[in-house]
Amino acid sequence: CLCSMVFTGQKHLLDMEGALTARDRVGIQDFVLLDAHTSETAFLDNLKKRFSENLIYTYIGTLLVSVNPYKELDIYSKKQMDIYMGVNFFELPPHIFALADNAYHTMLAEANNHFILISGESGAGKTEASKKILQYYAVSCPSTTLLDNVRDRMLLSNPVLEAFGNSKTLKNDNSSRFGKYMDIQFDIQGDAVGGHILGYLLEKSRVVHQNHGERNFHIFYQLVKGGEEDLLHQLGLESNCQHYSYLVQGECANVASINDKNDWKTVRNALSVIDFDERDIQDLLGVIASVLHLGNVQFEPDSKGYATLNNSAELLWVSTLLGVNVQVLQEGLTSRKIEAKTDEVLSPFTVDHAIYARDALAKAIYGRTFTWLVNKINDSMENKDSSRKTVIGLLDIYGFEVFYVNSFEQFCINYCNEKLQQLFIQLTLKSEQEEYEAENIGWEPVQFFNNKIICDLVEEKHRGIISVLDEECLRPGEATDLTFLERLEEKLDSHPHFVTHKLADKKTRKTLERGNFRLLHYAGEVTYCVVGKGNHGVRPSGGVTLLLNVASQFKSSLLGLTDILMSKEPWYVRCLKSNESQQPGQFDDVLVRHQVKYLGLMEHLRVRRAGFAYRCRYDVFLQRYKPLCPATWPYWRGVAAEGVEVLVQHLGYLPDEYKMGRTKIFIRHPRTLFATEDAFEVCKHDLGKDRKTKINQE
Ligand code: AOV
Ligand code: MG
Repeated sequence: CLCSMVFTGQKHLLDMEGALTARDRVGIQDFVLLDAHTSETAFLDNLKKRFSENLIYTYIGTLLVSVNPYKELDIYSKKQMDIYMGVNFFELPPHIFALADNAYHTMLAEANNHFILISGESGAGKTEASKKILQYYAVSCPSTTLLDNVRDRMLLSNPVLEAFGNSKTLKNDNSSRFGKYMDIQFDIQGDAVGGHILGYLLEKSRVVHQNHGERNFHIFYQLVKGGEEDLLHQLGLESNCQHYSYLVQGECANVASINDKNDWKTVRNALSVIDFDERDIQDLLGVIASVLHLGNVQFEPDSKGYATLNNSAELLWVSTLLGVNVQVLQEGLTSRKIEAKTDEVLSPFTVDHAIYARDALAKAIYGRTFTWLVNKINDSMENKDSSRKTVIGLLDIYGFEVFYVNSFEQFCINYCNEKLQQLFIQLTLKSEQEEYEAENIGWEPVQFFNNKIICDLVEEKHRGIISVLDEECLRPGEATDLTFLERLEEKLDSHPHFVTHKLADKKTRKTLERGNFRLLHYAGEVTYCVVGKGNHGVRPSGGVTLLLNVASQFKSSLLGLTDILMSKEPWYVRCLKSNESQQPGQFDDVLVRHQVKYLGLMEHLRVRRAGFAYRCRYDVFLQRYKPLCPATWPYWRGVAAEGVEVLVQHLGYLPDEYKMGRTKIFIRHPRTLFATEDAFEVCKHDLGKDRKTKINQE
C-alpha cells in the first residue's frame, strides 16, 4: 500500500537525518524535518541554500517544491531516470522523477487513477516540469515495441502544441497560452499505452494583437523563418517576419533564447510522426499562411466613409489557401448581410468595422485550427483496445500573470489559477482539518487564507462577475463597457476583493482609472481594463452582438476539469519563479517569499507536521495487523475499534503517538507505523514458514 511504501522510504531518511553532515551546505531536503517551529525566513533560507547548490527540488512531505534555475541542469538524463525508477520516495534526493515514479507505482499497486497538479505563476517552470514527467513515463516505463510509436507520439505532441499554443510574453519566452490537461493511460502491466489531451481556452486575441515585447504564437515565426523556399512560394509567403503586420506589433520577432529555424525542423518532423499525412500538413500550413495574409489586408474609406479593400493580392492568397470564393470573402469583410422579409441587403462597414471583422475572422480560423490540431493529436494517441486502464493526469495551465494592461485573457487565466488554488486548499488544508474534526480528534486549527471568496466573486450565480457579463451580453445594443462596469459596482459595492475608481477610498482612487476594476487575487492585485479596443477589454465587445459569453463557457469547462481531478488521487508540484528577469542562478528573496506566502506553503507544512501522517479505517487496520497480537489472531470477534485498541496496546504504542477517531485510527509519526510494518513483515515470513512446515509434515 502507498503508505507503507512512502513511509519505509521516510524511515530511511529519518535514520540518515542524524548523520547528515552535509546538511548545512545543502539544506534539508524535506521541510517536514526542519526544526519544529519553522519560520518563513528559515523556510526561505533552506530553499535558497539548496538553490545555490543547484538543488532546485525540496519536499514538504509528498509535495514537491521546485525553484526555476533558468539554466540546464544535468539531472534529467536516462541514467537519472533509471536511478529513480522504483525507488522509495524519500531514499534519494528530491526530484520530479521521484514524484512521477511514486504516482506511477501507487497507481499500479492500488489500481486507481491519479493526477499531478503543477502550479505556480507564469514562468515558474510548470511546462518544463510536465515535460519531464511525460518523458519519464515514456522513456522509463516497461515497453513493448508495438507501443513505441504511441510513446513517440505522446512525446512529440509537445513541440507541436507548444508551437501553436505558446508564445513569448513579457513574463516567459515560452509562455503557455492555453491550458492543457493530459491523461496518460497505462495498462495493468504498467505500459504507457495511450494519451488524451483536453485543451482549455486558447488566447486567440494574440493572433491579431501583441503588446510591446511580446510575440504572436511561435508557429508563425517558425514557418516564415524556417520554411523551405518551395513551401513558402506555395503559400505565397516572404521569408521575412517584418513583412507581416500580425508579426511586428511587439517589435521582437527575434528572441535570443529561441531558435525558430531549428524549432521549425522539430515541429515539421513531429507532425509527420504524429500521423499527419502530407495533405494534412499542407492544409494546416495553408491555414497558418492565410492568417498572415489576412493580417495584411488593409482597408480605405471610400467617398462615403465605407471600407474598401486596398490590397487585393493578399485577399486572393487568403481565398486560394482557404478555398473560399474571393468575392464572398470580400463581401464578408466589408459588409454585413441583413435579411429583410423577401430580400437580402448588404449593409457596408466603416474601416474600423472592417478591421474588426478581419481580425475576428483571423482569430476564429486560428482557434478552430488549434482545436482541430488537438483532436488530430488525440486520434493519433488513442488506444483503441478496450482492456482496463488506469491514468495519470498531468495538468499544466497558464500561470497567474499581471501585466501593465490586463484584459479579458488575464481575467480568465487568473480566475483559472484561483480555481486551482481552491482545489489545492480543499484537498489539503481544508479536508485534512475537517477530517480531524469529523473524527473528533483534538486539533488546533491552522489558519489559512481561503480564496473561495474570490472564486465566488468571479463565478457566483446572479452576483459574480461572469454572471453580470452574461446578463450584459444579453442586452445587445444597450449594454456597453461602461454599463457593465456600473452593474458590477451595483452588485459588488462592498466586496472586500473588488474595487473600482468609484468604490475606492481616496488613496486607492489615485491608482485606478475610471474604466478599470481591480481584483485582489490570492496572488496579488490585478487591475483589469474594461474599456477595450476590439476584444482587448474584459467585456468582449465590438461590432458583433455577442450572444455567447466566452467567460461563461470557460467557467463551465473549469467546473468540468475540477470534477475530473476530484475523482483522482492528487500529487502536487508547486513551482516557484526565482527571479523576474529569467536569469540563471538568481534568487530574488522578495519574489520567492511572496510566492511561498500566497501558495500557502507554510500552512501546508504546519498541517503536515502537526497532523497525523497516517490514518486507516479500523477494520482495514485490524485486518492487516491482526497476526501481531494473540488476542486478535486469527479473529477478533468484537467491535473493530476495540480490537485495534487491544492490538496497539499490545504493540506498545504510547498515548501521544496515536489517536482513536470515530472510524479511523490516526498515527502521528511515520516511525510508529514503520515499526509496525517491520513487525508485520517478520510475522508474515514466520507465518509462511509455519505453513510450509505444516504442509511438509502432513
Ligand atoms: P511556466 O510554464 O510555468 O510559465 P516554463 O515551464 O515555460 O514556465 O519555464 C520557463 C522557462 O524557465 C523555461 O523555458 C526554461 O528556460 C526555464 N526552466 C523552467 N524549469 C526549468 C528546469 N527545471 N531546468 C532548467 N530550466 C528551467 V506560463 O506557461 O508563462 O505560466 O504561462
Ligand atoms: Mg507553461
